[in-house]
Amino acid sequence: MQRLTARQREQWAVDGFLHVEGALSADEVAFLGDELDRVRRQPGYEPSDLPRGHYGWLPHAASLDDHGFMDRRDLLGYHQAFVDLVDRPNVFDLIVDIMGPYLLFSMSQAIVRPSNTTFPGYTHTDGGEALRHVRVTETSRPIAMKAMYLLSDVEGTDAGNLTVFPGSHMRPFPDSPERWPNPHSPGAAQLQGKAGDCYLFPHSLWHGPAPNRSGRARKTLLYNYCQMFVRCYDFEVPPEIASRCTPRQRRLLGDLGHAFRPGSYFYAPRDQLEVITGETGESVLADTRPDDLLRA
Ligand SMILES: O=C(O)CCC(=O)C(=O)O
Repeated sequence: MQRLTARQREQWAVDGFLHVEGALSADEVAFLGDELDRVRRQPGYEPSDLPRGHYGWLPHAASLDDHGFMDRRDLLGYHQAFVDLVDRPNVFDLIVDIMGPYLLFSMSQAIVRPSNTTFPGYTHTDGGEALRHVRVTETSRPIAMKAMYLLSDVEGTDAGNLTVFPGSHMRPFPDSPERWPNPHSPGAAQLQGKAGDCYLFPHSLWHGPAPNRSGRARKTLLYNYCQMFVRCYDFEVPPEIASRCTPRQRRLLGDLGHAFRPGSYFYAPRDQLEVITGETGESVLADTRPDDLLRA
């Protein structure tokens, strides 16, 4: 599998994000962009008036304008292309190098940020109050991370840019209401990129969307991954989708090869390395599993 270059490894460790250029081809960008236009007219999970940011099942996105706001969760059922993106090698290889092979796919999301004069942008950490206070070291694997694919160019600033605070995944950050960071606070970096590029960043990095005054909508796909013990959130995998997945995709979607039972996800299945990386060899912990010791 592809590995991070020394420069990428350093940037991940110090800044807490990577910019992968040209992760998707122009054809894929066009296809996935058209898919989002189709998806917004279909029923699905969208922001609703449920409490604390929960998504409700709605008949379509809030706007039926292709350039209007959309925030759709749980994409895999809409097209096989969304399934295939789960372990697209040129990005997934890097994710495995960063997270290690004991990982799950945890969430999919499509966000369209329209150009307007009203949205001020915001910043946050993913994983909410919990991960905000779990700060890893430079060499630690993250607990959870995200791949954000651009489906439209982002040029200049205040163009709906993903805004990050480099290094904020490793240090306390002001999060009182009065000092809450915004996309124009000192230290904010509004990232630019081309359609097809992908940003990788851990949930504990402070980040968020800048306002979009660019005159055109910004389209993105977000794919999240977590360590196995964390478990997936935000989606269920209907058998119809599972039946179309490769063994690796099924494993990433939480299929361990047997029903969930106490002990599941504690140690990985014996074939985890082979399923995820294609390399033969058992989980490094296989020889010291309590069940093996108890049986000995
Ligand atoms: O840029 C966006 O629209 C939202 C990105 C973000 O903040 C996130 O993925 O958590």
